[in-house]
Amino acid sequence: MAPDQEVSIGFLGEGSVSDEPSVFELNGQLVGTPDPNPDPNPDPNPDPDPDPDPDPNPDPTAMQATFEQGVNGYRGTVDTFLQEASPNADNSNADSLNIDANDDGGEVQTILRFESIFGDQSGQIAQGAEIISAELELDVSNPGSNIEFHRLLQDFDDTDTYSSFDNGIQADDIEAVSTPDAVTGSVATGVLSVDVTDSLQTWQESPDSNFGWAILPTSNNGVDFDSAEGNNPPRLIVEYAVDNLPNNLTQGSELRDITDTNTLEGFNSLDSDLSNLGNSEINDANTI
Ligand SMILES: [Ca+2]
Ligand SMILES: [Ca+2]
Ligand SMILES: [Ca+2]
Ligand SMILES: [Ca+2]
Repeated sequence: MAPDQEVSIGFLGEGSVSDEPSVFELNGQLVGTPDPNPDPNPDPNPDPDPDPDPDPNPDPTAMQATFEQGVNGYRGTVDTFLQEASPNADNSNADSLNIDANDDGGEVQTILRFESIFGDQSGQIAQGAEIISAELELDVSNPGSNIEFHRLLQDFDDTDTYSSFDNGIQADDIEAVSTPDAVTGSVATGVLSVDVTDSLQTWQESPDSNFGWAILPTSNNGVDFDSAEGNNPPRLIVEYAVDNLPNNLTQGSELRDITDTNTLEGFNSLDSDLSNLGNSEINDANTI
C-alpha cells in the first residue's frame, strides 16, 4: 500500500456494528477472522488417542553381551600364565592356561582380561547400564582344586612373565586385590562357570580399571583350561539392563515437550499472525 493511499474501512455484519467486529472491509477487501493465513499443511493424521498417562518408570530392557575371542569379531581377550619354575617363559601363544601351587617345583598363575567390553559400540555393555549378572565360562581340560579370581590392579601384556611381574603376582592390594571376587569349588573337566558379577560391577564404575584377573591356586592339584588361542576360548557373558528412555530424559513430560510437534506448529502460526498484524498496523498508521 502506498504511503499516501487513502483508506476506507467498513464493517460488515448482520444489521448492526458490534464493538468487536469479526469481519471488516479494508479498501474494498474483506479482512479479519476467518484466519487470513490458514495452515497450508495441517497434520493429516493427528494422534486420535495420545497416551494420557505414560509410565514414568518403564521396565528396563534386559540385554546380554558375550565376549569370546574370534566370535562376532571380538579380539579383546588377553591371557597368559606365569611360571615360577620357568620365570622368563613367554606363554602368550599357549593354547592352554594353567593354575597350580606346585608345578615342577614352582607356582603357576594365570592372568586373563577381556578388553573393550564397555562402550556404545554394537556388542559392548552400554554406558550407564545396570549389570545384572556376569558369568565366566572356561573349558577345563585338567580338573583340580579350587581357584581364586583376584582383580588385577596393574596392567599387563600377554608377553609378561613371572620375572617381569617380580616373582609373579602378589594379592597384596598393590598388584591384585587381596580378597578374591570369586572362588570356585573343586574344578571338574568340562565347562566351568564362574560368577564374576562383582568384578564386572566394579569395572563398570571405572572401565579404565579393568585390568582383568589374576587367577591363583589353592593347592598342588592344578587346573588347565583353554586360552584365547585354544579351541574353546574363555567366554564372558554379561546380562545388563538399560533404561528405555535416553539417559538425559527421565521424565515422560520432558519427552513429550520435546517431541510435541503441535506445540512447534503453534509457534509457527503465532509468529505468522504477529507478523501480519504488525504489517497491517504499520501500513494503517502510515496512511491514516
Ligand atoms: Ca594368550
Ligand atoms: Ca610381583
Ligand atoms: Ca601340581
Ligand atoms: Ca590337576
